[in-house]
Amino acid sequence: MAKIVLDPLTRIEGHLRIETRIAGGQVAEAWSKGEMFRGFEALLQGRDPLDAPVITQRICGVCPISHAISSCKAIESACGLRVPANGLYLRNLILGANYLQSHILHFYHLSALDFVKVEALLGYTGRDPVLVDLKNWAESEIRTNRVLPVAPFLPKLPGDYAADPQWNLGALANYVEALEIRQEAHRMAALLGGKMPHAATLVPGGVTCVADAAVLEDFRARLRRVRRFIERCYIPDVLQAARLYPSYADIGRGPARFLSYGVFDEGASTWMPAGTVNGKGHEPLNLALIHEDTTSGFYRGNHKSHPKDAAAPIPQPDKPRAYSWLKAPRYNGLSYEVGPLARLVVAAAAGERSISQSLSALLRETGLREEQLPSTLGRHAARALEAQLLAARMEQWLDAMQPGAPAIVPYKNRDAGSGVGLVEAPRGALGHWITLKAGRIGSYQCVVPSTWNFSPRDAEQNPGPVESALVGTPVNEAYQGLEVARVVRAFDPCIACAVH
Ligand code: NFE
Ligand code: MG
Repeated sequence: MAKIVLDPLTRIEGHLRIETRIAGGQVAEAWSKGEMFRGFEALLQGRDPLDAPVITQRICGVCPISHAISSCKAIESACGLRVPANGLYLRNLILGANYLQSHILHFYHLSALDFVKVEALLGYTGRDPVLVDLKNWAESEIRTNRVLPVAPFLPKLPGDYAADPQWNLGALANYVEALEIRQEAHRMAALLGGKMPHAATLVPGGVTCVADAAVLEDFRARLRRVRRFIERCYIPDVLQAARLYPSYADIGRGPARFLSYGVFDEGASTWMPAGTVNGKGHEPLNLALIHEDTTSGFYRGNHKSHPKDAAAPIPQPDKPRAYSWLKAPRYNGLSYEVGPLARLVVAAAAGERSISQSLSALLRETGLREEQLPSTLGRHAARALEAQLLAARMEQWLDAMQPGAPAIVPYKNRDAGSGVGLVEAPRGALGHWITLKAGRIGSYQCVVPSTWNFSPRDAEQNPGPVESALVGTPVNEAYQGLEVARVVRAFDPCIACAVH
């Protein structure tokens, strides 16, 4: 087998092609290719700044809240607005609800089927009504179509799925329950955001919703239901996946360099701190060290530009040697991993004690060593742990809300200026950079989490984080790329966001 190509890589958001060259039974080289152009940065030029949070939320239906907050913060920094504490807590609660929805979506509905043997249903003799329903459905599909049911469980790649019936059946039942739990998380975001996806209450200056005590208690009750699911299902399922697939603690390492912008504003600081980790402890974030490289992107010219100076990219689909619609973000010239694992590693390195203790406990429970955190299992475990810690923290933000206190300051535009809005989206570091010209948007740049993780090679031909994580992945020819898909999906790709 000379190469494995997964195109499209399914059960993700957006259009991703993964190409690998195989040598000696493992991946020797990999290419991550975003397959679609969108053009949000170009269409924002010349518009009223107030359009930006509305339009950029449409970059994605999975993480619209992060784009809205990033956009609002960029405008607030350009116009000198300070959001009151109540507004910050409301943003945390809406963003937190979106994180919980997104992490549960990622594990159960996008990734778990990489590890769960759906065929286990056919031998089911128990009485769980959800499983009985699924089994009857599977059997009727086999009677009528002579194959196991189709979407959402099949088709999928063949492979070494663990035979443990308790794991397979339990995870399938939780897959179904997770649909309802995600609905609950969406309701939480909609209670304070007006609607989901694409919230209506997030505007420059703060949050427009009136969150009285009844609304907040409704939110809290739903949060507790989601929290119970995380503790009762999500965490145990991830731990069991770690027991059943221990080799994935050593598969999918990546650059082992981590970056976080920090997130969840608590007034004086953010709960998750900003910074980078590159082998030698926590380092403060220096935004001047960020640039985007267009060498491998289907865009005119080979540029290395800081987002505050960059113009909207001009598509050039026939550009020689280009192979992706993603640009390549770099920090100090190097690729960095972003996302839940990066946030926890940066927080622990920054001395955030509750997070470092939880991370140590997670290592004990999964049996992973610290150096195995950058791995396929480490990424799933970090995402689950973050969901658990966040759900607990959200109760504190509910307690910190001051009923009746303002959540917004009046918006006043400026004719000229520039600003940046940094946030952490569920999938990692998200920044929007804006310049104002005659009161309109002069330029607008988004640098997005999946752009960091799925970036192509840069001018020095250094690969992006996922491209390097794939190198060394052992592959069995009969599995048609399942091992590759497991490594890639653990990063939680959203290529709709990544290209924008
Ligand atoms: Ni479309 Fe997104 C998140 C952002 S990912 S999901 O999380 O920003 O690149
Ligand atoms: Mg961009």
